[in-house]
Amino acid sequence: MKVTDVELRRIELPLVAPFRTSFGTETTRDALLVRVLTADAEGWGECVAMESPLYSSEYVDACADVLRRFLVPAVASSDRVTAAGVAPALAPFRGHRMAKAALEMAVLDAELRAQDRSFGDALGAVHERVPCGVSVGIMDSLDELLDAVTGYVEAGYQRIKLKIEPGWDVEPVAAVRDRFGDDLMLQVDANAAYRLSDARHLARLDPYDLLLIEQPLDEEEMLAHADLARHLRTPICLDESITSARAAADAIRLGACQIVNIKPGRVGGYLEARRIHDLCQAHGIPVWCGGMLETGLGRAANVALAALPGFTLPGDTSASDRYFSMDITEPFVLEDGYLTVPRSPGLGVTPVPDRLDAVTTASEWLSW
Ligand code: NPQ
Ligand code: MG
Repeated sequence: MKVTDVELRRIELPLVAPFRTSFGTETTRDALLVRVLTADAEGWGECVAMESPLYSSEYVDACADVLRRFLVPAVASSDRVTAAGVAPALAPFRGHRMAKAALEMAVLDAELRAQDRSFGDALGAVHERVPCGVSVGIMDSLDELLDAVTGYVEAGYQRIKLKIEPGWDVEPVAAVRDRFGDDLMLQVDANAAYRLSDARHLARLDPYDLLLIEQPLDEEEMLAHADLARHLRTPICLDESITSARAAADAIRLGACQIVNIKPGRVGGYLEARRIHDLCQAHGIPVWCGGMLETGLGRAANVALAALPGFTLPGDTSASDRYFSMDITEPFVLEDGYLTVPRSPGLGVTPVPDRLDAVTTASEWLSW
């Protein structure tokens, strides 16, 4: 396959409601899409970096820059491009995993469309639909939170994840557990907002039978997570710290986590994400698919990934309308708490031209 043209397209999608986490409040999704053209197919990739480097060090403008200057030239200058060859071709450039993941995703989509194969088929999906959870932002009051959770439970979400931070942790968890009972699958995500010295405080979450606590400490604190695990009954799940299959292997061996959140963007692509799935499966570590407020493009690929056999916990693969009143593809709709894995070639979805144009803020083409 030869990549002839690459489009870097910026879009801005308004969120249905502000989404507050321990690192900030977002009201729009400013995303970067990568479109590759080959002789016989087009492929779409989505870069999950945020507008600002608050979740991790990557941010959208930096991703566009590294793609334009280094990553796209390294792939497009080759006459024989394959999806499996993208990561090796980009390996000389350190870091920038979300940017790399977006380019690999676009090449994989083009390759699979040309082969008439779906993402799910190529990745090894074994389910036709995946159970879905939802991530619930930090609110101004417990009443507001209970109203929001009620709405999601009534919509059919099978698992609730509460965003937490110091000052918004034990009380919201207690309130939700009290209102919805012991059968509700409930977990929390701190986005690195705590210190190891908060161990005794975090142990106060133990009585509420949470499925897991996600990324309580800093991304780089692998050993401290292992220490914290010895103070908590609640299983630790790592998100930000798991930047590769190697990092996952280290975390498992150290006892830094008992569960892994897999986000393809964070680890450099869907192929590395599958390697982490395989590694965790071999170690008996449950995994689930995280979310980065993806459009229908990234959502399609995530739903396909989440259909692999080791994804034994519901993911943050929510329906499109959890975040957007109008997605750029046909929306993903929750049915009985599940999303259906697309079966058409490649991602199985494509942007609706009018909707895409309506939210586009910038576009540039790179040609070979
Ligand atoms: C997480 N996601 O698991 C992330 C963090 C996150 C669904 O909780 C804009 C773009 C806002 C990406 C807010 C969920 C975001 C974002 C939070 C990612 O840690
Ligand atoms: Mg997280």
